[in-house]
Amino acid sequence: MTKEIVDASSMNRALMRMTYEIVEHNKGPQNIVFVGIKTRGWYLAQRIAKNLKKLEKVDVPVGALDISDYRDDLPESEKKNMIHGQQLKFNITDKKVILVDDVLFTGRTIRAALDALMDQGRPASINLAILVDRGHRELPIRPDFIGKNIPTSMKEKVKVNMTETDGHDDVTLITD
Ligand code: 3GP
Ligand code: 5GP
Ligand code: MG
Repeated sequence: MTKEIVDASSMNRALMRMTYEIVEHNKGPQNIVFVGIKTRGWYLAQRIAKNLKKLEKVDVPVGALDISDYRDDLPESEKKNMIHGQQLKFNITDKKVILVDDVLFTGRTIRAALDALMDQGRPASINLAILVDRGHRELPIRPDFIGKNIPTSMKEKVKVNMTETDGHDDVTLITD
């Protein structure tokens, strides 16, 4: 069964609120860079950067991170076929990095993303922005900016749809 739990306007409002929270927390947009985890985290990072441009009239760099190489739960044979963790096109040293992803579950993806980021420089800070926190953390990782808290059972799946890849915006909960 598929049930829509966040519609397009709620999703956009949540992203706008997160943008305000990010600027407020950082006392302005100075030195902020966004790093989105592929695929949907990267699109979300671009949306937040667009909101920030509207609010503060500044262009903030947005990079994409592919953390396949850094995950601890994939067999080596599978990793070989994946795109290698690429270098961001800007330097993150001394920057306030906002790491963006669509769904936070066990926290293993974020742990891997932190490794990938640390390999690329020494940021002033790293904060985590997540559209959907579905619970079930296995590591001491928590989001700083949250779109929606959606408590799930282990069996349920959250599907984040974004116009860029899915043709429309919403979040659905899939239960079999
Ligand atoms: P992405 O949009 O971040 O690339 O439904 C598509 C999205 O959800 C993809 O992420 C896909 O990798 C991710 N996804 C859905 N269920 C799971 C899951 O249980 N584990 C992981 N690691 N990814 C999932
Ligand atoms: P974690 O590493 O925290 O277990 O999982 C987070 C990553 O896996 C995110 O990048 C997210 O895309 C994906 N993921 C895990 N569970 C789900 C889920 O239920 N729905 C979606 N869309 N993605 C998930
Ligand atoms: Mg993701």
